[in-house]
Formats: sequence, C-alpha cells, structure tokens
Amino acid sequence: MVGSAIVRRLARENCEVLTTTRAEVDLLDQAQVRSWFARERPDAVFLAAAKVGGILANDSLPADFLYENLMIEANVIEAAHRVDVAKLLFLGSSCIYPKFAPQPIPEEALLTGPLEPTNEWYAIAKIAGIKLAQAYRRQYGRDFISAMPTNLYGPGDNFDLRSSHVMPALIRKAHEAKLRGAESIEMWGTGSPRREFLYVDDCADACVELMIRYSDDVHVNVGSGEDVTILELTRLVCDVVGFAGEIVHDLTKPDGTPRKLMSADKLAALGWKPRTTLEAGVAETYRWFQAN
Ligand code: GFB
Repeated sequence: MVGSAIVRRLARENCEVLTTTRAEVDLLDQAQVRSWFARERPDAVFLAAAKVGGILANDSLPADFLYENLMIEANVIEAAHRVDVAKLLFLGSSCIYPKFAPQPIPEEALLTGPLEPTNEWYAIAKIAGIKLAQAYRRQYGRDFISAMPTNLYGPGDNFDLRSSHVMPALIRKAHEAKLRGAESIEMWGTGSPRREFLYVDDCADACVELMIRYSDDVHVNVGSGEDVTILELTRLVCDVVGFAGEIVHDLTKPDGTPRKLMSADKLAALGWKPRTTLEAGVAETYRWFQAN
C-alpha cells in the first residue's frame, strides 16, 4: 500500500523509479537483496516494505512480525550501504512509542517506557530499524533517515478481516452488511481507544519531502495531528458506505493501546501538512475497495 503510493507520488518528480516484486527479490534473503542492489545501484531508497497487520495479526504472529521485519531492514540497509546509496528513508510506525507516552507524542518519547504488548514484537523490529539508520549515519556517515507514520489507510490496503487494520475491516464489514441487508456490524473492543489516521497518499507526499529536504539522526513523526475514537470511526465509515444498522461490540477482541496521537510539530516546522480529510480519504478508499 505505502510503496505503491510512493511510486504514484514519484511520477511528479524528475527521477527514474526502480521497483521489484516479491517473486523477483525476497527481502528476507540477504544474497538476493545484495545482488539486486549491486545490479540496479539506486541513488535513493524508500524502505516501505514490511510485514504488517492489524492488532490480531500482531498479537498472534509475534515471531513472524519480529523476524521478518528485522531481516528486511537489516538486509536492505546493509545492501544500500555497500553500494553507496546516497539517501535512504526507513519507514517505522507510531507503535514504537511507549504505551503510556505523553500525548501528542513527541519524537523524544522513544525508549522512555514499556511498549503496548499486542504489538511489541513489531515495535521492537521498527525501533531496531531506526537504530540501524542512525548507526550507519554515525559509523559510516550515511544519509539514512527515518519517518514514523501513524495508522495509514487507503487504496491497496489489506481487507482480510483476520489480518487487516481497523479501517479496511470496517469498510468491508459495513459494505457487506449493507449488501446483505444486515441489522448490525461488529466492532472489536470497547470502541473507546483513540487512533490517528493518515491517508496513504499524504504519507507518500511527506516521505518524498523528507527524502529531499531532511537529513538528521532524529526520526520524524508523520501524522494528521488529529485522532478519533474507534466508535467515531465506525460511525463515519457506516455513513460513507451507507449502512444505517446498529454497531455491536465484540468484547472478546483486544482494545490495544488507549491512545497514540503523535505530535506533528516537527513535520509542520518543515512546512508540511496533510491534504486529505478523514471523510474524503474514507470515501476514496471505499471507491477503491468497490472497484478492486
Ligand atoms: O487497526 P488495529 O488493528 O491496530 O486496531 P492498532 C485499532 C483499534 O480498532 C483496536 C479496533 O482497538 C481494535 O480493537 N477495532 C474495531 C478493530 N473493530 C476492528 C476490526 O474489525 N478489525 C481490527 N483490526 N480492529 C496496530 C499495530 O495497532 O497499528 C501495528 O498492531 C501497527 O503494530 C498499526 O502499529 C499501525 O492501531 O491497535
């Protein structure tokens, strides 16, 4: 989802875009990654590839989330260093921050407290990615930087109800309930956790800005600066989809972290802000879902 959005955004830049498929290069395989980099010799790298998923996938596949993300980061960052890549942007996640971090969360909150248990495996891998970028900066003078996006959504998202994040799950559930003429849809948990959402094309735009203009040790939060409760989000999705039934709770599913609104100050100081409202982004994502 993020990689495709970055490719769409790069169409407006004067550059040649190099991509590859999972079938051609398995990022878990060090030899394949090194030979791709040695052959293609990119000037700049957006490292958006990752093993990702929603709260249930994170909670039930800890080994996959930790191992695969560590391998992808280590293989790509070391390969980029070996062929003298001039700039690399690593993408992390807002779940790197402590479960009870001050809100809105400043970049400095990293490693100041215990993580949210449902996604600590993924978070540890992403923290290692930030540290890899910093370490190659420090030891080898590489211009490797990191961005921490909030919960992203948009075209190309995963709509599988077991492994997806909340946004695509709700869009699919509301759509199918509407078609079936169902009386209700199920929302996991209490609905009270707050989440910050960013449309993926806005995230891609921020990534390109950072790639061109930012060069520092400290990672940069990439968010919208606003959050909503999961219940508010569920109501919004139902409105956009046109489902007027009831919302019922599935309290056997976890809530996860109570709130993770990131401070948008650092990115705002660089002159960047998102363009897409939550309403417009959900509507666009629903159009994509129906078409695909
Ligand atoms: O998006 P989500 O799966 O992940 O869930 P996190 C966010 C909230 O939505 C949780 C609730 O409180 C869920 O219980 N929710 C309600 C639902 N209905 C649903 C549903 O049908 N499906 C899903 N998936 N959730 C992830 C992390 O945390 O956020 C990752 O696990 C990553 O590591 C990602 O950081 C950005 O926001 O809780």
